[in-house]
Amino acid sequence: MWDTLWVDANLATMREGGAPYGAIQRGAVAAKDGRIAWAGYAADLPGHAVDLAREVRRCDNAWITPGLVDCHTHLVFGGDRAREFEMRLEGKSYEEIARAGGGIISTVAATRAASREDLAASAAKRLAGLTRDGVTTVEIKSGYGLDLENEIKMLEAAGELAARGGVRVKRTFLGLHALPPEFKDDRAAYVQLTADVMIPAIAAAGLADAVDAFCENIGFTAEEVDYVFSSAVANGLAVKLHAEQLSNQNGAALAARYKALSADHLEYLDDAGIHAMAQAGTVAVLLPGAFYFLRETQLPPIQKLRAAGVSMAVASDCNPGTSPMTSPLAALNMACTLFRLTPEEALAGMTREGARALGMLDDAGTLDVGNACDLAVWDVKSPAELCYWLGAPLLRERVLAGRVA
Ligand code: DI6
Ligand code: FE
Repeated sequence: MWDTLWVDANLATMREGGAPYGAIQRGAVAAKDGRIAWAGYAADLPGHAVDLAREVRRCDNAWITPGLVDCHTHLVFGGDRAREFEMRLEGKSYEEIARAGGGIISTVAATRAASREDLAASAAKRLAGLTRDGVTTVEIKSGYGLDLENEIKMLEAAGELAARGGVRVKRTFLGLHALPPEFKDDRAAYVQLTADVMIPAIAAAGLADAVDAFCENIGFTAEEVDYVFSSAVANGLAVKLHAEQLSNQNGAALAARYKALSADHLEYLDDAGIHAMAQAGTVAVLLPGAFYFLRETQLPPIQKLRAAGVSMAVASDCNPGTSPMTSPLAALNMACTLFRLTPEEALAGMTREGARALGMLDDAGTLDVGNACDLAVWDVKSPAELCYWLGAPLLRERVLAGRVA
């Protein structure tokens, strides 16, 4: 006997290789003990629905997808950057503002001043935007504390969101996000602190699954990232990288050398980086919200990534500076309109490929038996509608570990 069975539904299983979207029309999904126990054509069910499960949920021909996986966010932070938004509209660039001590560093000040409870409370509001769009797994980065105490505070706030239930959270330590003001005359000391003190402490406390860095002319050099990545690996953490967002720093190739889960942004990625990512199986995480918000004109090399067989994920990059966007479905729309992904690629990017980018493909991202039963049930007539509407309330029901959340 299954716990719950969803019927009168169409499934976008997002399995690779079969029909577009891995579609199964007139399908059914069953949950047992929080996992997918069955998924297929309703006609193949081994009996009458009511005899098979304790609860049968009829879906009026809705589409069911895997719960969305937003694999790159900076959801936890203090304050906001609306004033900086105004400055940019007056003609200042993101880099100019950062070099003048604004940008990320202004969020660091606000984050340091906030309590863990404040941070969890403000992040919970943004998280509500994500879950309203069907997100069941979210990655959350630190990187606005930039010292051990405040980085831990951020990671604990992210942990608190997970503890409240309703969403799975993967946490990433982003020590090399910006140089904190107290180290402005000693970069090497901050890089050392990150690699030799913060990573071992955070890994030992089980506060993060991965380490990320901002490899950029206003961030950190490939050499500095290399040093921090070796500590991550030595401490048993996965790595990923903000690479080639504003300029080409050969970050993606470095990430690939470490078998990184993902390299993210990638507007300035070159052929050597693409090749290295393809060889290493590193996922390209596309962040159209930041591209849009910065009014970037250099597109990530989508066609070349496709041709090289690099997996492409799509994420919101929700953050106060470059992507103050709490709608993953809006990111799907932007991935299609701005980056010319097909709706199927975009949706795969926020399900299967998002899960791959978090190293969770065994558990999430497709409607495969044995995966966690995390579902999004949508009032749409085709999966493409999820990428087509902008701001429409499409979610009918969200399911986490087999329970309607
Ligand atoms: N790249 C980004 O787009 C965000 N972080 C990063 O490394 C921006 C973060 C911010 O401006 O607060
Ligand atoms: Fe980011």
